[in-house]
Amino acid sequence: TAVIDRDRVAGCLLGLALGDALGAPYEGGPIERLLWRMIGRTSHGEMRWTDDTQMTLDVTESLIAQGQIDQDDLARRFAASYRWSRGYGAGAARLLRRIRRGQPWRSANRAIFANGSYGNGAAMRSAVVGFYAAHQPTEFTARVHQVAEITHAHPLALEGSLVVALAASRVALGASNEAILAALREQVQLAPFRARLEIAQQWLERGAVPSAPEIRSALGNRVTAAESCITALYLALAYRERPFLDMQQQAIAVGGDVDTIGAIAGSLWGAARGAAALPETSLARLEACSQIRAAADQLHKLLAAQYDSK
Ligand code: F2R
Ligand code: MG
Ligand code: MG
Ligand code: MG
Repeated sequence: TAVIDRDRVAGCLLGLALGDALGAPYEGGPIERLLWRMIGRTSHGEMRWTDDTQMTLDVTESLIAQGQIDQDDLARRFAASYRWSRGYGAGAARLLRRIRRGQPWRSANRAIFANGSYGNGAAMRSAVVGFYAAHQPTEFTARVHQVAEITHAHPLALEGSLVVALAASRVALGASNEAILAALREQVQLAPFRARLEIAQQWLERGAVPSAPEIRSALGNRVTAAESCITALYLALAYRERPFLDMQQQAIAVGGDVDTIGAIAGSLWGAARGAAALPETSLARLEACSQIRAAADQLHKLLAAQYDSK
């Protein structure tokens, strides 16, 4: 495996933050939307991003600081970064507050839901984990699951994180849509993902993008991993050669968990096309854009060092 380009690492992180921030006003019901109209801007008038980007930055900063996956460090960072105003999932919010109060993540991650959460909160932060694990092919799944299980112990959430990590690492190394789908068919085991992967593949082979209601009913648009990850993957691959904002429009039309579907699709699109291809006028209005770029550059340095030491 080669080293992932610097511009593609930045594209992944910035594409994720942009998809998140552009989608956030459309997530949830009337109450959540009204709330976001009040808190969705920074004091400088920039578009705020949500938990999806915060947790991705936590993972990135932990990898940079530790040089490896350190689950206890990750748990501390997730808990320290938690703010109600970032729109975390209800279970995730309770779990992170438990860790902050001192409960070990190994028990907190089953304290809210007995089998762990099957929300998409692990998948949404997994693209950068895919970059890190790309150089360790035999341990790829184990590494991705280590980052996911801190908050999402349920097999469906772990599987969603694998889908996103694998797709991100492959697309960033220039793999074709066909090659990405073949890799996913080989690795993805669980039926709710396999069935949706098959539909996505048929649509990609056919070429034309279905209507938003068709995408919603066949692939899903909810906060669960099984009903959002393949939707985001499909959008990223279908719009790979088209403008980012066209993909974003379709994510908004699909509706439901728009910030997260937009974040995952945005991370994959950005990993494929690089930061230079992202819409500049939108980036100029994005919260903490230069902090995200700096984190991406540091992550790229870690990936390059990892590659050199192999
Ligand atoms: N949660 C939001 N936005 C709030 C608006 C959503 C709206 N009201 C709606 O429900 O459509 N955004 C952020 O949350 C998602 C990521 O969530 P995460 O981190 O996975 O959180 P959580 O709480 O663990 O899971 C989400 C919900 O899924 C249900 N659930 C999960 N596991 C379950 C289980 N084992 N048994 C039963 N239910 C389970 C619960 O309802 C959880 O609260 C992203 O969209 C992010 O943007
Ligand atoms: Mg969110
Ligand atoms: Mg932090
Ligand atoms: Mg969401």
